[in-house]
Amino acid sequence: MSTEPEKAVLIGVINDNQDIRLVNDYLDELAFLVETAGAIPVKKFIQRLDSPNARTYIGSGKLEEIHQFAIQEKIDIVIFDDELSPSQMRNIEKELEIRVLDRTNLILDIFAQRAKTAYAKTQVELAQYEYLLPRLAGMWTHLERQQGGIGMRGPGETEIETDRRIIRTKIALLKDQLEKIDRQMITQRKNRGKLVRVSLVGYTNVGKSTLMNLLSKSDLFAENKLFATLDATVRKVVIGNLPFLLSDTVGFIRKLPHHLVESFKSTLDEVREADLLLHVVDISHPGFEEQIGIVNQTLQEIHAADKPTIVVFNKTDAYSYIPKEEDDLSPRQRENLTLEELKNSWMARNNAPSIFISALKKQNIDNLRGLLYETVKGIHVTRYPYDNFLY
Ligand SMILES: Nc1nc2c(ncn2[C@@H]2O[C@H](COP(=O)(O)OP(=O)(O)OP(=O)(O)O)[C@@H](O)[C@H]2O)c(=O)[nH]1
Ligand SMILES: [Mg+2]
Repeated sequence: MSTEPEKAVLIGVINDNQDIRLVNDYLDELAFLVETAGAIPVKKFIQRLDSPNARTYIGSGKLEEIHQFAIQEKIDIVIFDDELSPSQMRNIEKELEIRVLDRTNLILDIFAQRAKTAYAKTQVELAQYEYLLPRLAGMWTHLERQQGGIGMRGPGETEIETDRRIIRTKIALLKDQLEKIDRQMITQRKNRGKLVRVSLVGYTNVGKSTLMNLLSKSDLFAENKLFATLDATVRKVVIGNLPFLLSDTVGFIRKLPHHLVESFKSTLDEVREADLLLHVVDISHPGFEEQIGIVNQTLQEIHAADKPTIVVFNKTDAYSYIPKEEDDLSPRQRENLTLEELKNSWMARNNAPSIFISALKKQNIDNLRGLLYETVKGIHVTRYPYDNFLY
């Protein structure tokens, strides 16, 4: 095999009520995921369908078009923006004669590449096996050979059954390992004393780690790729004379695979046990409002919604808008608002405290520090009314 990056085509489906722009944004995000995984997104295919085809997800005409394109352009993989059923994946693979991935596959793959600590690796591995388990049928796997299958297979059992059993055993083992690490981490967290705990949350690539580095003067890995951060990192931060704990953790994304959320539950404990959330938003992203919705929904899934939250609008330096002509009387859209107008409309509609900053250009950071100081102090004094030695 050559070391050239693989060439990928991306496939999205929209129904009649969906905006083509929206699907384009989704596929842009998928393309970003593909780049993060190390492949080259070559072309996007979009098909309008009332409901996905049960057998091949997209229609046969479209499939043939993609097949031809893939042959001509020597495409290595096709990637669907949705999770495919095991049989759909098989059928499509048969028609296209190249590797087929769905969005979940891709995200799992990126997580696997990016996991550095044993803990993150174990969590990803668990998610991968959970994804694999219902997809074994029809896959010619030979796990039992690696395990020295003698005696493992009962009379009459199929190979798949054996593989399933091995995977179930593996899953149980991984869960066991995670539980052990969890117990250590719970003890560690208990030893942290009574400092107020603040958690950075947000969509992936919004600037959480950059902000963490700025506030805690640490040096965490931040880059313009998705899921730069997988582990939870906790730092002690002091503002004025007030110490508190700040944690940075894995970012969220649209359609985050269910198994990943499940297996990252312990990493997300940091968020669940926080006293205050800093919800970081990339205001320069055209889809930032939808991203806010997805983060809130994920917070609900991990039972961390309803916490005191400050919305931190980041990347104000990169915000751009399309000014409207004086004589253009069509209604102004969100993309026509100046940053000031956007601030005002946001604050008129929402009552959660919010602040607009640029972590990269270090703009408005003193105000953020001030807001953090007041909020953390407020939490501390309600919790320990007689303890004022900190101030
Ligand atoms: N223009 C601009 N870019 C920023 C700002 N803050 C962060 N970035 C960039 O955004 C990219 C992502 O930053 P990270 O800090 O890694 O984002 P994250 O939210 O931790 O991302 P994940 O860990 O991948 O979820 C990097 O290329 C940063 O340099 C900002 O205020 N303005
Ligand atoms: Mg990060």
